[in-house]
Amino acid sequence: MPFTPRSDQQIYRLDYLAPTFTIPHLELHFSLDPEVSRVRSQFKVIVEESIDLPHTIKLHGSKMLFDIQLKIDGKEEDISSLLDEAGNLSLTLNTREQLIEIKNSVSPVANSALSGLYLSRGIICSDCEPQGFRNITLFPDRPDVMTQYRVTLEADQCCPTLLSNGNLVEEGIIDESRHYAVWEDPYPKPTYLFAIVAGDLQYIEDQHIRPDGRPVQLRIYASKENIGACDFALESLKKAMRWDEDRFGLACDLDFYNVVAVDDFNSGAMENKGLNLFNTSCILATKEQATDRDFRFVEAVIAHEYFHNWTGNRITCQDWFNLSLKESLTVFREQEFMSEVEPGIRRIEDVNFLRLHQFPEDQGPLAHAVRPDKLGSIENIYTTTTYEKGAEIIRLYQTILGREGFDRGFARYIKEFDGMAVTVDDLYAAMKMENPRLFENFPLWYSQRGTPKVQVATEYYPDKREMRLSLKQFLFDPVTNELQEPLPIPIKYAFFNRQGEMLLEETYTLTMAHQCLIFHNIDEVPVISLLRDFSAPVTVDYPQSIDDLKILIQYESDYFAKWEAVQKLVERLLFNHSLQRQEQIDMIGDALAPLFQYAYQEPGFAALLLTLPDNDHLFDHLESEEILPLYQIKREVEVGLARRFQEDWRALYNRFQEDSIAARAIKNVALHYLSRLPHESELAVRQYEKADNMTDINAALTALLSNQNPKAKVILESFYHRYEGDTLLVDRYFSLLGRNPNLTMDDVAMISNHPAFDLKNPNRARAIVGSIGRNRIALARIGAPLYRWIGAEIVKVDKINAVTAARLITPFAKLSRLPESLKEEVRAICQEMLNIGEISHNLSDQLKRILL
Ligand code: 0A1
Ligand code: ZN
Repeated sequence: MPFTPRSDQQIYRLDYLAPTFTIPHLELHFSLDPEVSRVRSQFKVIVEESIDLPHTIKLHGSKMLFDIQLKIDGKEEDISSLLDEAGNLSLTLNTREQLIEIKNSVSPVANSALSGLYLSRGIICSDCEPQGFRNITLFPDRPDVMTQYRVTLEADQCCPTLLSNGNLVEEGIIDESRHYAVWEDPYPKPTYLFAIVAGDLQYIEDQHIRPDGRPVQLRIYASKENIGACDFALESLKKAMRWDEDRFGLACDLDFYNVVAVDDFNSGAMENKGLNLFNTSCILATKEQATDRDFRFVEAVIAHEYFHNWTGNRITCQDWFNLSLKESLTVFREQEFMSEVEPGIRRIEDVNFLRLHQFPEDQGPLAHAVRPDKLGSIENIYTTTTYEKGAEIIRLYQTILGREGFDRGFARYIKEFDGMAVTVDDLYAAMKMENPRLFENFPLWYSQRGTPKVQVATEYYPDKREMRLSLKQFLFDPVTNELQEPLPIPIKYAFFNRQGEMLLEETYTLTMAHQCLIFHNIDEVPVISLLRDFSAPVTVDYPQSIDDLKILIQYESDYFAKWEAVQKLVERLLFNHSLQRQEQIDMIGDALAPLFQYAYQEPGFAALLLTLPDNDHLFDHLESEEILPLYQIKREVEVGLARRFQEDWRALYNRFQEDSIAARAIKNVALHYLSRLPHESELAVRQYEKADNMTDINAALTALLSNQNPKAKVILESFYHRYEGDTLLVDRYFSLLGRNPNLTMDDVAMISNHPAFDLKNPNRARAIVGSIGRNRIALARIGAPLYRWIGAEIVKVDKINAVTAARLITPFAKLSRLPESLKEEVRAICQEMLNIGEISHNLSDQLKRILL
């Protein structure tokens, strides 16, 4: 069978074997109860003609199944001898077609891993990606086995809503207490897309009319408390459906499209066929509860799950090594959708996210290829590499082939592989069929891990009026340090003269380790803007003068390149230790000065331009002991900029009081700077008190905490008491506490003893442990005690929910950057975690890679 673990507990991509059988139909019956739910399944296995009989196949199961009974062709079998340690069943088939009947029980209330069938605040629901179906019943739980489902749900009448994938074909009353519903999904699907929900839910609804005039009924279900916050999500869904028709000619293939919001969910949301499940954190949005960024996030996740219907559900992955096939295409489609409005700003946000999260991952011990060859745990590749770097690779196709070539390749992919389970090679093949000139080495982007570096050097020959650009690429494996093969890297660039006029703009695709470009008729040394629009997921090493950067800040028309010039300039000056503080302030101030007027024309973009580089970005270049001094320098520079531009910040703050996203963005940047000045400390307090939206409240609280305003803690407590009953806002309260740069171990003790402290709900665990783990300033200041606390909490989470625990490990992945003595202590903490006998496979896989 495929994926049999070898002794090193790893699974290997090339061990893949295609299924030797088909299961066209599956009849599932659930008698639902939170304590013990009974499952009955019935299906025919048809062994392929080419396979000799008798033939043994594997039905995946798990320790969560009990009271199991098995019948083959109506004959009761003794199950005990057929089950392995993990709970999988080896089934020997003597004839080509056999009828399998299985009965088993599961306990939703006991399922704290939230994979399979579980209970979330009284709602019985399921989550099956990637391998949760085996926690429900015995079946080939692999994405390349596709089956048509007919599902009967039977539950108490206090659970009036009964949902599964597809169409409701029958419903009725069984007796005084029980009722039932039957759902049929016409589309064959793999197990990971199966879903059921049973609970006391309310819904809002609307419809979408497809290009051929047929309607799709859209519903969002949520608890009574949450249903009032789902309207924005419903609007977003309609927008996404229309966009996919317009941009890719893809219409919805379902007559009913249901979405359900639940409080306890491992990921953000799940694209189950016709029955998406959403973490409430990714769907609820009212301006009182959600920030502008949250609204954008909800719109993006709603679109993402919908787009999966084609890129994921109709065409799925052959195996989990190819997870990025569906995720990268879907993230790319989501990004394109979100970029319909303000494309430049969205691109900057996407790149910033990639560089803050994926770049460090790709350069540390948890780095993996977008399509890895070997895996310790499948759940551990749900990473920014699989998602966001994968999406950049799809964008590379588009940049290299042009929009038309890309669209043709994508349409070919849909046409060739609809209804199949395929790989990233198949996507490449479709692109190549339509675009024969596509580089042969393009697939290396999928197999080589690490962030490529492009080193650029220039030479100008005034006598020949010639400019030479030397481009070298390097890609070192982040774990073995070996130099890997050159990749196709498209570099968009432009030349400007010193008056800011653009002289040329082009795209050149680097394919070899070293290439040289020669430009003729160049009258003076031009200012070069490289990697415009972030045309490839690489770092560029090009020593550019401060004067050149200032020209780009003022005259670049490419949003990303303009923003990048600010980032680089500030970074260069912050790291320049030969400058006095006041010199740093003056030079950064001089570069930012022209942007204040611009803020009145494009406030949303100016808000990004006027924000100094993210701490995490700056810290990423640093050893741990350099973090606090740099943090101090950045603060002092911000104080200096606040002082120098005090009038301008004030003017912006007063001018942009209106109710719009861009206005709030620039106003809150002004608040950020002004709050650095002691005599402006009341501004954030006043904003907090009079704000009618969460964006302004959040900005005010962040400013109060980061400047150690004496009222900060009292106000934060008032925030907690005001929103005590709102789960997501209590999560926000914990995140604010955890992100506080001034966090102390006393605060940590307070958090640990807080009545709302809870590690069972993944959102709460992430809000508490995740936000403290990302607090690089507190980690640098407190050191080992904080690492020890995080480690201990991760182990507690691991006992409850291994998938969530393994994702909280990132602070430990920066081990190599710690000062020697701390490194030893933190290593010891990791080792202790690993030595705990009961630790999950997910967590131990991460820890082993970190300790390697
Ligand atoms: N496929 C979903 C998200 C998801 C992430 C992780 C999972 O298990 C470890 C399961 C699902 C999406 O991309 O939206
Ligand atoms: Zn996805």
